[in-house]
Amino acid sequence: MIDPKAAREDFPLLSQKRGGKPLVYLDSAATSHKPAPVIEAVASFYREANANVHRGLYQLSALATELYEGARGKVARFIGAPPEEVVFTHGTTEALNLAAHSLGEAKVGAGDEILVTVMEHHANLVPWQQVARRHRARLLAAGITPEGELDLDDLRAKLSPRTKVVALTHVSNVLGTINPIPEVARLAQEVGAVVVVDAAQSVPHLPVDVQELGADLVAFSGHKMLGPTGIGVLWGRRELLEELPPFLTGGEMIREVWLERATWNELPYKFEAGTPPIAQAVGLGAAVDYLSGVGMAEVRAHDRELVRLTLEGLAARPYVEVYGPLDPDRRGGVVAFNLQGIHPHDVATLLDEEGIAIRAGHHCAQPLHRLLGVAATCRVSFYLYNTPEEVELFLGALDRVWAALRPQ
Ligand code: 7TS
Repeated sequence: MIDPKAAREDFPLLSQKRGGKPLVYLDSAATSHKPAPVIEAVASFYREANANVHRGLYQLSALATELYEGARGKVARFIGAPPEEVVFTHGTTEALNLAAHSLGEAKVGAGDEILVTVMEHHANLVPWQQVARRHRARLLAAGITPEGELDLDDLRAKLSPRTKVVALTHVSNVLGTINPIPEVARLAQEVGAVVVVDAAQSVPHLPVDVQELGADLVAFSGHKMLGPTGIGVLWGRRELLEELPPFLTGGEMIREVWLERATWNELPYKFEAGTPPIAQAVGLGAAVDYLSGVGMAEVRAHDRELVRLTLEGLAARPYVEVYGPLDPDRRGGVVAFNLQGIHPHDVATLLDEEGIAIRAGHHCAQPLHRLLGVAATCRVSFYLYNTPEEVELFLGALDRVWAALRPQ
């Protein structure tokens, strides 16, 4: 069992007071805070090991390279993959753009289809719109059930031999829904489609083994899993990565260059053009060490318990509408909701006055919000440093917001 009060000691920012009130940070789905070992790993890299990687023949560069590649090894072990299948990017968004660009080039032609879902973050939707436009393919979207779960019948009905790519989120950043990726992967692979998973909200919060997931490409960000910003990962099956053309081109990713052409480096460097985010990768390695030390099953159990308390508290307030599945077993660490007749921005602003940080807006999922019939929602999201007392503080504050703003 995680003791969040003890865990908080590791997170310097969380002892901050806001207007004399302790900070209640309920926005880890946007970005997580960083524990001291991560901050120290980044700082000590710059203090003691800073150099560019894979180029210098001097000792400092060898040390930087060792630390950078060491971080890759840690991330690879964390998700159950060999290191050469782990491509460092600058974040989920870049990883998904890489996947879309390179799959588009290699696999998508006129009349082909790409299948996404209506619950995608824009990062896993807009790149596919661009690919569809560029290669004159059709973009389809599987719907959701009234409970806010993926409609598997609709997904099945929209799969066909023309489907080249199925791209979907593992955990919705709004509904919280955990999608059944192994089942979707099986269905997609039956029609020969490549499966791309947006794991931005799952790798930080659930035990994820890419072999068990059964997908072909998996993207996630360091900053949502206690690591620095500016670092992300695209994991891919080796044979697929070998087959795909590069996304960004330039230094590092080449083997030989002539004036009129070039050949590509081996995996994973073929996909890492230019100077990579080195200190950030080292920081991510430290974050992975920290999460492994806690145990991802423990992280999951802790999130689940806070989500259970939140759902229970919100259900007891008739003025609240909750979006997504009501069973905490079927969702990750986020809960989106609205107060009847009150704009989410007003809710977030009043909560902020009490030192409670939540997010309000469309959470980069406008098509989903349109489907839900709202322009915006409030969202709380949790991590290992949040406590049941914070959930209680939030619920109590919500009653005060309602009392202050309720429509007459
Ligand atoms: N996919 C999902 C499911 C996400 O939740 C996010 C970020 C991204 C992709 C993009 O990740 P990035 O690191 O490249 O920005 N989601 C959120 C959020 O829910 N609130 O702020 C950022």
